[in-house]
Amino acid sequence: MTRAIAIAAVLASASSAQAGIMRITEWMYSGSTSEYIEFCNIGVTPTDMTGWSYDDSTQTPGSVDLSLFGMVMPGECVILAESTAGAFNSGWSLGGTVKIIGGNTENLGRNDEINLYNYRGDLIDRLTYGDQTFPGTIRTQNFSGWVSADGFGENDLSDWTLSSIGDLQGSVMSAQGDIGSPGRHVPNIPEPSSLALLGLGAVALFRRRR
Ligand SMILES: [Ca+2]
Ligand SMILES: [Ca+2]
Ligand SMILES: [Ca+2]
Repeated sequence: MTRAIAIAAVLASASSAQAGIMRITEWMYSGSTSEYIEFCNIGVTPTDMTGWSYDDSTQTPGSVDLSLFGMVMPGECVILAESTAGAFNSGWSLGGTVKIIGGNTENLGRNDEINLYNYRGDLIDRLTYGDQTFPGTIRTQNFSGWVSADGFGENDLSDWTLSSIGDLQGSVMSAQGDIGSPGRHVPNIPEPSSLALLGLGAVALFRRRR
């Protein structure tokens, strides 16, 4: 690689690290409160979601309008739910602090797909899942799944963990008995296999350092 190209590559990676980056960070395909999907801005600048959209396995940009999320700040997480926004907010005791779009009609099944599109209809993130389609992977019924840092935007189910109360995402139980962490995401959790290698002591150290 020539020096000029090397510098250009470094600049390109630096600028992409600066942009707002929306990712699928949690999902529950079936819940007593509601099925839901969480999208978080893991970048360092705001993302304007005006004109953005969601679809399930039919993969059609524009299917479900996400414009109501508006400007999403770095670190902010937003929710698309099947229930009304009000029912979701009260079921999870969110106190009105999380942007929720309710009434999603492109619903998630046990084996399905989550697609996030920007205002141009470009695919921004995708998660194809299903414990029957992909045996041995998590089934997010009444327990959501969350992605570790290694898995952002990779569509790789090995980077996803089933939620449990008090886990690394600080998951809680909804009023209706579902377990998850809708509306917030701890972004820098290594994937499950590296956590297992590190052992619990290292996890405790990791949490203290945060
Ligand atoms: Ca579906
Ligand atoms: Ca469902
Ligand atoms: Ca979450």
